[in-house]
Amino acid sequence: MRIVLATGNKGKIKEFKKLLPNDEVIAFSEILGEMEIVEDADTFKGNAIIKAQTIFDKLEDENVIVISDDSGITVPAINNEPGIYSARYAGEGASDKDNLYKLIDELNKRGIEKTPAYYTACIAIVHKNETYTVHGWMHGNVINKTSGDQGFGYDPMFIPHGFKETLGELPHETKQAFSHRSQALELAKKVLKVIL
Ligand code: ITT
Repeated sequence: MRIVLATGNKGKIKEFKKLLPNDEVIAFSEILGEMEIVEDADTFKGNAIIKAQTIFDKLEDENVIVISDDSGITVPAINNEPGIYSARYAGEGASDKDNLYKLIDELNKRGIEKTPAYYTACIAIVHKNETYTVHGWMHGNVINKTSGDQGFGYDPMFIPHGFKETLGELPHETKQAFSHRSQALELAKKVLKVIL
């Protein structure tokens, strides 16, 4: 099937393409060009719906399948930061690296070397103007330094449960096997089976 991804994040696009090898997966920008979507909801679910619905409305084709992903990392020891603000933790327009080092700084300020953290992904599907949402989580620890350059975002400082290495060091197949995004996408595939 043909799926339009309502994301501009290159790391997510790469992962979705790998996770859906039998489908035609297109980033919205290939059809509509670059576009800024204001994500002003206060939950992952709210922001995922805003992104998918915005792209669905622009495409003006009710048969299209639009999928969005709103995700982030939550660290309970620092008041659940950055959570839904993961993409702009170091400020508006911050890069993945800026956000990564901001989280490391926040751990260092508090003298934390390692502490539990989890990733959340909410995937929204819009098809025939109906909206469906599913979630996935990945638990582990964040550390106050980076290691490896696989993945994207906060991956170089995140050690998933059951491993000694960060997602920056582990092969991408390992992350794909159980990541928040993979788990949410498994549920999204079940929804698609029912609605299509
Ligand atoms: P779109 O809204 O265009 O999808 P975005 O990067 O702004 O792109 P989000 O608002 O969902 O996306 O923010 C997600 C941030 O959370 C992202 O920028 C990463 O820093 C982080 N993140 C999410 N999933 C991640 C993953 O699998 N590995 C590392 N970091 C991740």
